[in-house]
Amino acid sequence: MQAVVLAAGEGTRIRPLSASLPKPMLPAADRPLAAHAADAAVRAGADELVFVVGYEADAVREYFGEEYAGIPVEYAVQHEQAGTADAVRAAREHLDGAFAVLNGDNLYDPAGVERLFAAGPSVGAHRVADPTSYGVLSTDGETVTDIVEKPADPPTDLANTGAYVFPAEAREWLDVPASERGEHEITDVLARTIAEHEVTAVEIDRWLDVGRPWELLAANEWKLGELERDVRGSVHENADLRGDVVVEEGASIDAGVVIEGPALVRSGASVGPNAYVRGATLVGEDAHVGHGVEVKNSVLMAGATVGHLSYVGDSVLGRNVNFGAGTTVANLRHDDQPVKLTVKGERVSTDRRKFGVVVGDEAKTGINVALNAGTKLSPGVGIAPGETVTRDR
Ligand code: TTP
Repeated sequence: MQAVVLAAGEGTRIRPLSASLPKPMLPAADRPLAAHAADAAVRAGADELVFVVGYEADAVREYFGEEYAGIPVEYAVQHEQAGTADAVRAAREHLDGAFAVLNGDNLYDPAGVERLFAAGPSVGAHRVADPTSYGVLSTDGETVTDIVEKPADPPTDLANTGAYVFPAEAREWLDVPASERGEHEITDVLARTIAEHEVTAVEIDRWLDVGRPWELLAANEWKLGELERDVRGSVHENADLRGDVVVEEGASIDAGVVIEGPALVRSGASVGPNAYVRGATLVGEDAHVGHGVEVKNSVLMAGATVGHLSYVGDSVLGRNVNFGAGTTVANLRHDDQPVKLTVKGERVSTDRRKFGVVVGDEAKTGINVALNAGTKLSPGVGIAPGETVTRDR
């Protein structure tokens, strides 16, 4: 079966991290989000991957190439983000037979995706405490009878995960009219499929929709938590690696370093001397964590450098970010309330007691910069020495 992976979105809510990478290409542990979705599809038996690309499409093409995990890869271009049905419609000429659809920015538990593929036509459902902000499935036994968007009075607690197996005819049902919000929605294609076929609701036990920056931290925590200790890079005899720590070939860990798993130090990265890396942390390719630096529960993307005497907690640092000596991140509010972040102009709770900062690619801080919890720095911005940053810059 072919698996269509939707990866055309920009990810406006995860800005500034999506400034030069589409959201599905942001890293969770050792690979981009979209690769976790693709891996789940391959494990479930997909024999071809079709990526729908648009925003920053080259990043997707470069990563997946023409063959991935032993199966062929095709690309379909969606020129305008006109909705998820429109995205699949862009892939129509590639489709031949029953096909699966997965969101490229969602993490799905792979066993669930296996069951989904085996049960098609099917839709992946995840039980949530408050279904009112999701598409919610009505069922009769395991058969789906209806789907309603964001219902005030949800019929079940089964949220639509955006993972589907459609029958071959659905290829002809993709031209749905625009919804109230002006998008052509795949859920309208699902509604037609429910009307004409028996569609099975398949429970996906673990699922994460990555929309906002803190959800990327959650994705990283999930996928780092699945890694097992594996040390291939060079590690000084006085370094102490505790638990599930992965040090890739070509990474180096210097004297006096303590790393607590789950943690991943990618190829070309260097840590130390005398640094403390706590779980769950990703130190990306060619990133550097230097002397006297503590990093905790953070994503340092490729080339990010935190060189001297700094603290980084519960934060996401984009590619080639450079923190000057003594840069300190606050990740806890004095009133102990959840940290808030501005998402598309609105202050939104991260629902996290601890959350630090989100830093766009190539941003730099001078020495002794203090960054307040819940602040964002734009790509390329420079913060002068000694500044205290309490608002997004
Ligand atoms: P969303 O997360 O709803 O949209 P987005 O990725 O653009 O993010 P934001 O809302 O922050 O701007 O998209 C869900 C999935 O569908 C995601 O994998 C991107 C994909 N998608 C497309 O490929 N084409 C589209 O037209 C839309 C709306 C989404």
